[in-house]
Amino acid sequence: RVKREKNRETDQTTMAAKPDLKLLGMSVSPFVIRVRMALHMKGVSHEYIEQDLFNKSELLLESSPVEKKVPVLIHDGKPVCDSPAIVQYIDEVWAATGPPILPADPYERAVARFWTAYVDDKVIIFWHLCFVTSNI
Ligand SMILES: N[C@@H](CCC(=O)N[C@@H](CS)C(=O)NCC(=O)O)C(=O)O
Repeated sequence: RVKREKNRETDQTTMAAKPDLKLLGMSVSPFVIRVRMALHMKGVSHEYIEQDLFNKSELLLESSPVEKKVPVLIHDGKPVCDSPAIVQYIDEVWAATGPPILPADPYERAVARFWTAYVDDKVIIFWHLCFVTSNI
């Protein structure tokens, strides 16, 4: 009986450790890749749901009502939008799991945020030119 009790405890621990987590994404999106890297770094298991951006799902439309864009992370039914905000959320919720994503030092955090914004503004445009505009 002790063993059965112990097994039940382990099952409950496992269930508690496995979050209700869905990621709505599109495989070649750099913003989605950013979030997938963060989840991978933290080793957080999740369900990945590929989206067709030419035929947006009800789930995407209701989870991202303002921009209707991927990625969206849905944690316990609550959606979080915008990849930098999602990465920060992952870092904070799973602070005790895996390595930290953002540096602890406020100055270093500011530098990391600068580069995130820089990549979004200046580099992603080339991705857009390759995959969206030129039909490659
Ligand atoms: N600032 C957003 C940008 C997200 C974004 O632009 N996602 C694109 C895919 S790469 C999208 O969903 N586009 C659909 C649309 O514009 O309708 C983020 O960092 O998550």
